[in-house]
Amino acid sequence: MKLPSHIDEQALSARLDRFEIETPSWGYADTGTRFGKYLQDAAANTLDEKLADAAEVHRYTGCCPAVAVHVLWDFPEGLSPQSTAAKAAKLGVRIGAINPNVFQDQCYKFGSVTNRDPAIRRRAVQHMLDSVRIGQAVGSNALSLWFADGTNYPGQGHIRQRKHWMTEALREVHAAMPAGMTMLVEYKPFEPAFYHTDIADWGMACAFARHAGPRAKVLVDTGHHLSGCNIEHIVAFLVDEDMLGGFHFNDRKYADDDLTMGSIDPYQLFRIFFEIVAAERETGADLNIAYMVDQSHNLKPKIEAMIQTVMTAQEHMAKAMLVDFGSLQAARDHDDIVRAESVLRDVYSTDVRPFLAEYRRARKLPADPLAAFRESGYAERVGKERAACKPGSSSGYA
Ligand code: PSV
Ligand code: MN
Repeated sequence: MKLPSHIDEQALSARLDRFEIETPSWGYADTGTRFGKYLQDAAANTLDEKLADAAEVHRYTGCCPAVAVHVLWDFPEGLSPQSTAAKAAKLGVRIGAINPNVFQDQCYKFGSVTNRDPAIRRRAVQHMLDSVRIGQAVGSNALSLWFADGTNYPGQGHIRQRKHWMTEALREVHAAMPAGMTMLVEYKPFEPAFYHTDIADWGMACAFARHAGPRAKVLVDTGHHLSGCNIEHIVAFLVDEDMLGGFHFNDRKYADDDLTMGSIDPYQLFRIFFEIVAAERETGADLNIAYMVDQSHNLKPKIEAMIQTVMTAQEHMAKAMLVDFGSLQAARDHDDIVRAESVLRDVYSTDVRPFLAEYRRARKLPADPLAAFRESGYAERVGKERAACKPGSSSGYA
C-alpha cells in the first residue's frame, strides 16, 4: 500500500512495534450480566488456561505480551505468584497490571476504603498492600485500582469524610509500592453505586492520584463516561498534566457495556489516538501510557473478540499517525475549520488494513490474525477439553 508522501514508513512501523496492548485475564473466562451467564465451551476455567489464551492472542498479533490479572479471581489461596509468572514466561507472555479486588466480599456492601468501619477499611488497604507484594513477585509494574465505593441514596454517606478515607488509603498503598511501580486510579460515574461514586470522574481521579504520590496516575476506562462526554478532551488534558497513566479500552452504547473497542464509535477511538499521536509528535517521545483492554465478552468467542480488538487498536493508531500535521496547522492558522476537520476525516477514511497486512508479514506474523486464528482450530480443541470442567457438565465440578 502506498502511504501519503509526508509519512515516514519506517517511523510508522517502529511506532507500531512499540505499541503494546495488554489483554485482561477476565476477558478469557466465562462472565455474564447480572441477569445470567451463558457458558462457552472454550472459555478458560483456570488462570493457566487464561494465560494460554492470552498467549494465543499474542502469537497471532505479536503485540500483546502482557496479561492483566485480578487478584481474587486469579490468585486463590495457595497459588504461588512466582510459579504463575514462570508459567506465563513459558507461554511467551508476562503478568501485567495487578488489579486488587475490594468490591466482592460481603463486608464491602457499604464500601471498602470509604467504609465507616475502620476494620473494613483496614482489610481493604491490607488487600491492596498484599497486591503490591504479588505485583513485586510477578515483576508487574502497575497496580490498577478501581473502587465500587459510593452511595445509593442522598444522606447515606458523609461525602467529604469518605474523600479523606480514600486519600489516606491511596497514600498508604502508594508508599508501599516499589520504585518502578505505577498506581493507576480508575474512575466511574455510576454502578454499582447510583447516587454518588467516590471517584466519579477524571478530575477526582486526578486529585486523588496527586494526593497519593508522584507515581499515581489516572486510568481512563473508555466505558466509564456519561453520554456525550468528550473523552479525547479528557485524554489531551491529562496528557498535558502528565497524569494519564493508562486506558481500559472497550466501547459502549449506553453505559459500561464492555463492547468491542471501536464497535460503536470508531471515530471516537481515532480521535483519542489522534490526541496521543499529536502529543507524541510535539514532545518527540512516546507517552508512557499503559494500553489495556477491559472487555469481557458474553456472546462473542473470547479469543476472537480479543484479536479483533487488538487489530482495531492498531488500525486506529496507524490512521492517527497518517495525519498531515503540517496541513492541519496551516488550516488552523487560517481558522479554516472545514479544512482542519477534513484533514482528520480524510485520514480516518483511509483503509490502512493493506499496510498493516504488509507490516505483519514483514514480522513473520499472519497478515490477517483473526483468520489465521480461526483456521488454527485452537478454540475447537480447547473447547472439547474444557467443556468437561464447566459447571453443569456431567463430568464437571459443579
Ligand atoms: C469496573 O467496571 C471495571 O472497569 C474495573 O476496571 C474492574 O477492574 C473491571 O471493570 C472488572 O471487570
Ligand atoms: Mn475498567
